[in-house]
Amino acid sequence: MKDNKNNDSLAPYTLYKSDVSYFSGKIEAYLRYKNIPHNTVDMNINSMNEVVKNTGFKKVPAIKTANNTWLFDTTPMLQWFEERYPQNPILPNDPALRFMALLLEDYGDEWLWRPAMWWRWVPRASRWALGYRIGAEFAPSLLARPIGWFFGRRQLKEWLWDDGVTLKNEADVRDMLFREFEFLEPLLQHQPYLLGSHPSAADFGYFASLFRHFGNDPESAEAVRRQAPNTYEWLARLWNAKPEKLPKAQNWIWPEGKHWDGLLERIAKDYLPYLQQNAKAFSLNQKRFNHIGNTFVFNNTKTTHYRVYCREVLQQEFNKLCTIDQDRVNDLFAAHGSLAALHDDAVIESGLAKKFVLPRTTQTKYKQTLRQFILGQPRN
Ligand SMILES: N[C@@H](CCC(=O)N[C@@H](CS)C(=O)NCC(=O)O)C(=O)O
Repeated sequence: MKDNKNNDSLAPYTLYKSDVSYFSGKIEAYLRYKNIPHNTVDMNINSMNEVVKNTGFKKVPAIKTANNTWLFDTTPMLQWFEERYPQNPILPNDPALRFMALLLEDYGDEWLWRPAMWWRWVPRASRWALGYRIGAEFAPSLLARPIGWFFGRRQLKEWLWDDGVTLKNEADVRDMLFREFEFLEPLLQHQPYLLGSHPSAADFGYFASLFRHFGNDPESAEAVRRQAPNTYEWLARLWNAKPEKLPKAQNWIWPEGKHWDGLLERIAKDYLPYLQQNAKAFSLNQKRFNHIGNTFVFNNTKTTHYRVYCREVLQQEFNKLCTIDQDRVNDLFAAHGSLAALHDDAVIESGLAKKFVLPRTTQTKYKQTLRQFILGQPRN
């Protein structure tokens, strides 16, 4: 355990990131908040090649430690850093609340990805601006446009039109952002962070989509500014959060009350059923499945291996709780649909856990596949 940054033999860390990347925003905000010494390297052809060679994933963010080992995937990274930098924890001591923080982080990470794709890639102003921006990270100006065009098309196909989104349900996917405002606005009017006085894993999970996508992309940023000013303020607050500026004692607040109702219901009736159906499809070797939830039907959506792992981790976390804490979480969800979908079909193992044991000390260098080289790597 390393509390004092001067004692951390793995510091300074080098963060490979892009300033328009969902998960880069999440981890960078965390490193800034915890005063973890780090430098940054922007995404480009060379840096992405270095990342894929060392992590096996052609994705940002990735972190290189001072002894050339690597960290990948923001969820295990947060937990790994929490062990080394235990001051000002982002996971509450109360085990039930800790579980809720992890559940909210995961919901923010994974369930808000689809509307983030809609808002970035469907409105033309966003598609053109972000396509060019991303294209320019990889190539000089002449090629930036065609690369950006291609990337936008790939994202639309991968995450929307070939993944269960149709002309009939796309307005509801778009409106997922507004459903979050209904939760965030009244909450953040009364408290600085989602679970109380200090940033928690829940804040960093929500920050991914809200900072680098919704709060950044031309069309959605204006929607955030006009319809969700408290959320807009929270984005800057979290980006510039420092323990020194906050009260010494952390005051966590249990997530109940009417602001929370809609969100708890979405988790119980949409997100957890999605995770369960995805894991079931994985166990049956099905590449696609029909998601049927309370709000959406996504026909023929892709089975995502990584999200089997997400569910497995949440199940393990829940099973670690003592009965009293499990009951507290169950009581919280009782009026909103229950946590049944978290437990249905028991634990379905993803087999991915070993990939996320950090740091990745293996000397193996991964070879980039031709497909990764041409198409990038949309899914984990
Ligand atoms: N689960 C990973 C997700 C990382 C991820 O999806 N990164 C995206 C950018 S936000 C990426 O690099 N995508 C590469 C591509 O789409 O080709 C994490 O938490 O770090």
